[in-house]
Amino acid sequence: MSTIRAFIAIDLPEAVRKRIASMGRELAQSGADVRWVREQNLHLTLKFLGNIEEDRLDSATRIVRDATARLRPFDMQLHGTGVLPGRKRPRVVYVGAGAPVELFQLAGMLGGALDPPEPPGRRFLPHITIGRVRSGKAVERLVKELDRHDDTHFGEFTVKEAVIYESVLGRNGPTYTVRANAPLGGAFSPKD
Ligand code: 2AM
Repeated sequence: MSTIRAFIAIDLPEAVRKRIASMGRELAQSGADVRWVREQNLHLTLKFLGNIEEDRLDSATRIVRDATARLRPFDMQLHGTGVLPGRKRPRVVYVGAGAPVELFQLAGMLGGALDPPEPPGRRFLPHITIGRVRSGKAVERLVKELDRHDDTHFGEFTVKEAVIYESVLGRNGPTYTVRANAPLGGAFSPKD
């Protein structure tokens, strides 16, 4: 049985991705050893499924659609930056996402209904990963540069669907392919 690497995400509008990527290019000047996420790949992860058997995709899609159908489209803002797990040894550089209640409801429903189960006590932290730090080189400079974007707004948009992606890892980074869409309730009514 063939397996695929899959995850569920919220897409970002192109203008928002452009703004984030432009900051990424600026931050790259710090000389830090970071693998920056390509502009077209920027997304908000709702749930990482990992390697799943391809024939599980249909049932996972049904679960995601059941969850999204229960919510109405909602607005979200991207604002500020940060590093995980902390400033001393950053591994992930991210742009912050506002915390609309619907986003937590959605992540909660998916986390509860889909494997693998989330580790106990793990909180959902809405964020857009923009880079992964590979070594300690120039990280202090990177974090300082990042601090200048504490109050930067990257945009506001309406979330209308979740997307089930397949990720194929390659030498030039991952390639994401849409496998299914899961609209929020009423998001794409004939009125639109
Ligand atoms: P992130 O946005 O929090 O970094 C696609 O690979 C997405 O799945 C990534 O953007 C990443 O989310 C998440 N991901 C990748 N590997 C993961 C893992 N081992 N555990 C949890 N999430 C992972």
